[in-house]
Amino acid sequence: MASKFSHKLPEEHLYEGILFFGFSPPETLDAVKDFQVRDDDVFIVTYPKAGTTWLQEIVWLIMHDGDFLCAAKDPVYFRCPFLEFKDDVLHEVGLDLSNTMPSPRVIKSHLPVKLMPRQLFQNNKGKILLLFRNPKDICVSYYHFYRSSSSLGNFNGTFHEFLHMFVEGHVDHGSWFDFTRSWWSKRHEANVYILFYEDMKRDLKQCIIRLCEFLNKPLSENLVDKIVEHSSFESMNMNPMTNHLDVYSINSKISPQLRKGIVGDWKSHFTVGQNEIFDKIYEKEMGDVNIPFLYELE
Ligand code: PPS
Repeated sequence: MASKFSHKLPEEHLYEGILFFGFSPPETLDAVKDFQVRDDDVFIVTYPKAGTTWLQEIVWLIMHDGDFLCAAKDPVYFRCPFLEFKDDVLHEVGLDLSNTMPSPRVIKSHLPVKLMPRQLFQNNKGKILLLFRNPKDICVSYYHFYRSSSSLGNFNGTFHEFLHMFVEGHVDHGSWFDFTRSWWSKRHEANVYILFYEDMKRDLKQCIIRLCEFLNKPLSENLVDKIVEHSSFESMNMNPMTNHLDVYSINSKISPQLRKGIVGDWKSHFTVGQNEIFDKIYEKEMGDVNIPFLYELE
């Protein structure tokens, strides 16, 4: 059946009913399910645009005892591989890189529960950090990323069109609602820890201290302070290892990976009508799943 949306992702395909771009081909998604998890692995699991890169940089530094020298030599996307991503230009960014990497590994994924490595939920192997962000800001961030990224087909439609694609799950990695419900149901698992982007914006130091406790990596206050400073939006934006200015598929002149980094940018994109429609769809999709998202900071 022809899609009602005219935008096409490069080599898009449906995998178990979820839309993916060509950089997550079916054979990669098959192989991810059989990925060999190590006990000391840390998975950063997010829906796209939830602040993944921010958490990757922080967690990599925590797990490597604040090795800023090493972090200054290797882009974050090589230090923390994107599990389900296969790129013939960059090579070795997903499964291959993860498989050959020494421990402790910090691995990024945007997959819903049902597509994750099976071993993660067998004997609670590895740790899972779930980072959530309010869906209105995610939608706005994703819209700009869809415009700037050739991997996503350089979307040139309106925000209104994108909003429809987003709420219907017609975007790479599928529905935010399905992803979020699937992971929220895992929140009580012993190896799962939840963070919110908005809390990181409010009090990053406190979030890092708690993260260190969960990861069993006690760091000195001095080191925590250094990580806080290193991972501010301004620092990461200036840092060639984190700002993605070198990524061939992202046209930063259209919109950079580190775009604004604020809470509440949705207010400058959503009309009152779009906001009402979104709220109704949210209520219908999420029902009694009660997640305390913050849509603005005081
Ligand atoms: S991706 O491509 O899905 O991995 O993108 P992701 O990294 O998840 O999300 C990109 C958004 O995260 C913001 N970001 C930050 N915010 C605050 N502080 C820091 N240090 C930081 N680093 C990245 C980035 O700006 C994107 O959000 P928007 O709203 O588009 O600015």
